[in-house]
Amino acid sequence: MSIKEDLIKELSDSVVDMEEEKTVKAANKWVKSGLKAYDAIDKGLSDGMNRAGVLYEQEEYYIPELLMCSDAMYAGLDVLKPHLNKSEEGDKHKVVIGVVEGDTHDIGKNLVKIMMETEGFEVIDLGRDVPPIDFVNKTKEVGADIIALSTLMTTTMDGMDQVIKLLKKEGIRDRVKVMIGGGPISQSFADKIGADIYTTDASKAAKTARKMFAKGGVMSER
Ligand code: B12
Repeated sequence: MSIKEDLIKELSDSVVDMEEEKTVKAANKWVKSGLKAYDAIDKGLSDGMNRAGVLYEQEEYYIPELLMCSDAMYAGLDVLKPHLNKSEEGDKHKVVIGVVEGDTHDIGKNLVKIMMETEGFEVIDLGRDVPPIDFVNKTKEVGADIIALSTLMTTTMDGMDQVIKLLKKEGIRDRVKVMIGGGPISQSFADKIGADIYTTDASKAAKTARKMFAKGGVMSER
């Protein structure tokens, strides 16, 4: 294994093992090696959190373990974030991001936010448990180009549809791209509610949005 692969494994393992100090150490080693901070987040920390999620589903981990994993992930993020090479391409397009009403899972949303910022977007974060109208009001207030909606629960997916319906009601649906994601979301759900972009992970989300705006806001690929 190369140094890079070793460190990716170390980052991912230390998140799964709830080892905050080890995560910080691995993140510092990464920075010292001069590797791209983006990959450490995308392939290391994010992978560790996904693995922790699988262990929860297998009933090997419970809520306290999950929270310790996320503490380790955030500690690693604190080290890596200042070293992200932010894209300076073009105008700063604005993104309003949040987790839809009824849902407080925000780890994935926070990763999407970081990746979008790295791709050069200005991100306005509404947090979690956000009522549909708040997305629409904030979009109007700041003149956002994208609304990014996250949810991890089947029971709250409908909030995404509500946001799109409200945008239509306000007559601004054509001015803003709607991007959706999270565990229960699929391309067929995105098509059903008329969302513009769906991707499975944070890094793909940011890259797809960047490509879209590089092409003048016209979506050419999914
Ligand atoms: C961590 C976790 C928690 C943590 C959340 C901590 C936090 N601050 O976020 C805690 C312990 C608090 C928690 C609580 C609950 N949880 Co929970 N939780 C999870 C778990 C294990 C992992 C989620 C996670 O963080 N994954 C890691 C991140 C990195 O992945 P991610 O969120 O999927 O995000 C990635 C992609 O989806 C994508 N993405 C995400 N958002 C967006 C947005 C856009 C625009 C795009 C393009 C992409 C994108 O990019 C991200 C990064 O690559 C999942 C199971 C699972 N495997 O997903 C259950 C899960 C989501 N939880 C569940 C439940 C039921 C709950 C509770 C209701 C439990 C309870 N009885 O109290 C409460 C929620 C209360 C509420 N109303 O919100 C269920 C949901 C079931 C369902 N289908 O509706 C799940 C699926 C577990 C299960 N199988 O039962 N949970």
